[in-house]
Amino acid sequence: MSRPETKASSYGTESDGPVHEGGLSGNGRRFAIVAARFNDFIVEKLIDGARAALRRAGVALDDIELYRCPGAMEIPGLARKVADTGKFDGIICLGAVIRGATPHFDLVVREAAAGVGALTAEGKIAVAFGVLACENIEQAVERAGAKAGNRGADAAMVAVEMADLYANIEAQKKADAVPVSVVPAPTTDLPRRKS
Ligand code: INI
Repeated sequence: MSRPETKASSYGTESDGPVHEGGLSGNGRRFAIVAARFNDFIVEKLIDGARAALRRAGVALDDIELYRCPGAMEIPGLARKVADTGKFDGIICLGAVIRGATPHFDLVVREAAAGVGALTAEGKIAVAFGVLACENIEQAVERAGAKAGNRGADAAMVAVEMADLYANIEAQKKADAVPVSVVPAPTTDLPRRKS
């Protein structure tokens, strides 16, 4: 059985033994952005941030596809449909839920997070959750490219890293698979019974 490479972790030394973590290149990989239209003046900034981060990570323009849905509540269902196409290595879920404008803020946030979380936990495809849950518009603006960075870009890099890690794990699994040798069935040389 081949063994994973032993390398230094970002947090330790070689004595930690094998460390498995994804790299930050998305070269040759395909990503879907699943984004809500609600609060689009914020979400469009998250999409821009995610696209720019993916491009910086080496993802080709044609390998980034955008799927839109009405609100954050619809993100889990759409993300699941997109995952089921089998076309992508990663999905970046983007939306903005703002408490001031949302009487059912908690419900929308909870359902979006739980639904995307369930898809993430299946471990079949890299999924990143970039849905903002903010008290007010100012907070949302801050997280959409102003002083608190861009959560769309952050989510894109999570998807790139996890897609790489999943691909590495799959490659290792294939390398470790013991080829099944075909054992010939024993020949029966027993004398035929005379009838
Ligand atoms: N959807 C959002 O993405 N953000 C919000 O802030 C929001 N508000 O304010 O309610 C919102 N609601 C819509 C919701 O996501 C669904 O689209 C709707 O309930 C229909 O299913």
